[in-house]
Amino acid sequence: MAVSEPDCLFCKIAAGKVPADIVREGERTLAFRDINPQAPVHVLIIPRDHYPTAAAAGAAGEGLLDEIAREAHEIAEAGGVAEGGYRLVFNTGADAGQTVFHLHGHVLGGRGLEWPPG
Ligand code: DGP
Repeated sequence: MAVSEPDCLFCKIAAGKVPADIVREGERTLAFRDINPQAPVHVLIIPRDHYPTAAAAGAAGEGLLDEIAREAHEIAEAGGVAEGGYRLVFNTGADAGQTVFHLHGHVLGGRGLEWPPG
């Protein structure tokens, strides 16, 4: 698996070549605010290395998804939405609405979230 893809937007954010509102920097991950927030708290957590989907990162067996889940909770706590509840979403594939093919977990909270999603 390539560590970085030259044309990938989120690889460029991870490399500091595209600006982002960063909320947390980990050794293997980076969290920043979504440019088009869908909730009062809407943060994206990405691995610094390039994995196109959550499935690809899971298959690599490096514990990245566990790390992202832990960080999502810490971000929700810091944003004051952990108690009320938040959603951690990995859109996987075009039919699910994935538009950026670099794994990212959406952390959404701060309003009532409907189920099922649209
Ligand atoms: P998805 O549809 O699951 O692939 O989500 C991609 C998200 O990425 C979407 O909610 C908007 C966000 N996004 C796209 N371009 C940028 C950008 O340049 N900066 C930031 N911060 N977010 C972006």
